[in-house]
Amino acid sequence: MFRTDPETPDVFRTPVDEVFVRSHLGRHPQFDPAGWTLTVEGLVERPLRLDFRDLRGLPQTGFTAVHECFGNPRHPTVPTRAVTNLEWAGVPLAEVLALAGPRPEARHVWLEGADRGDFAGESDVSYLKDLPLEEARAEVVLAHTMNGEPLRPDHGHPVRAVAPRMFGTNSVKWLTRIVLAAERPEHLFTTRLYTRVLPGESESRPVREKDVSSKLLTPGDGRSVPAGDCELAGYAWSSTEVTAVEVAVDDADWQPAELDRRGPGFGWQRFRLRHDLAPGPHRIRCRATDSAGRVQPLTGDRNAVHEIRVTAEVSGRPAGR
Ligand SMILES: Nc1nc2c(c(=O)[nH]1)N[C@H]1C(S)=C(S)[C@@H](COP(=O)(O)O)O[C@H]1N2
Ligand SMILES: [Mo]
Repeated sequence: MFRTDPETPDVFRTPVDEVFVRSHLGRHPQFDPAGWTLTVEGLVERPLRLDFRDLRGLPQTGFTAVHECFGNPRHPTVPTRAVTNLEWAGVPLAEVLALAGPRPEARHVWLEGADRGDFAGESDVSYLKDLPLEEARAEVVLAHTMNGEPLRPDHGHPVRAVAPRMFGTNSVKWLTRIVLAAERPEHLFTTRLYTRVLPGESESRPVREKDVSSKLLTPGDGRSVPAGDCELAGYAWSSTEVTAVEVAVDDADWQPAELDRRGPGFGWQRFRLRHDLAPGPHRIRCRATDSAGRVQPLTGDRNAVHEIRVTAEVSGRPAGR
């Protein structure tokens, strides 16, 4: 069910063919858009059932956002670096909530997909996530396109939630049910898995906001490059804007890289540094800081500093041989 990650291509917008697929419950549901409906129930004035045409008739929005898998929820500190940057379009959840009218006691939005199956010792479970009502209302979009094309079956066709500041686990695919509730749901994917204790904290919290992170993409890991002037580049992202990226070659000091500003949405930011690479093998690392002052740790957590190995060669021959 957890496929091997494709290598992240070094482009601003990740092609759909390169996007990882993470589905916990095995076979995904198949929907003909004409047969899909979304119910909105629980603490609402007007319970709803919308079909795909109803959804297309509501105001639409779009944005770019980083789509990042948190990794295996049973190993919350192991980095996977399964990350992409995508353009989404769909209907703000706020539009659907305005139609349903949440009652004043409603505090949480539950989002449920149509897939069911077995995971982590539980059988016939659904994929259910929840978010605080105000956060969900402010940012969640019910997306029907990825990079301008209808969602593919693996990615939640015809409609999925997208929570653009949060880890991919919150972006429920094959969305068919929204429940407004006073409480969080006790469930495999809400309170048992996808929880973690952040460094410096003692209480465990749900996996939501993305961590500050960065990935070196040029030159690719394990590559040979000509010795001399070389561009070291990649992307950095967080739940807020990234304000600095530093690069270190071997044991030399961290050097500030040039960094693009974050665009209007939630996309990742390009960083680059030119460096004179001496012939021979090198270890290159990158480290990002965000506007909340968070810095990537050197080791020990899922967003630990990314490191690649390259060999600088003189006139096409490996150095030192
Ligand atoms: N219904 C449903 N939604 C889901 C999942 C799932 O298994 N079922 N996996 C989640 C996880 S952990 C991630 S990382 C993203 C992956 O989205 P993608 O497969 O479109 O890349 O979907 C999330 N939404
Ligand atoms: Mo994930």
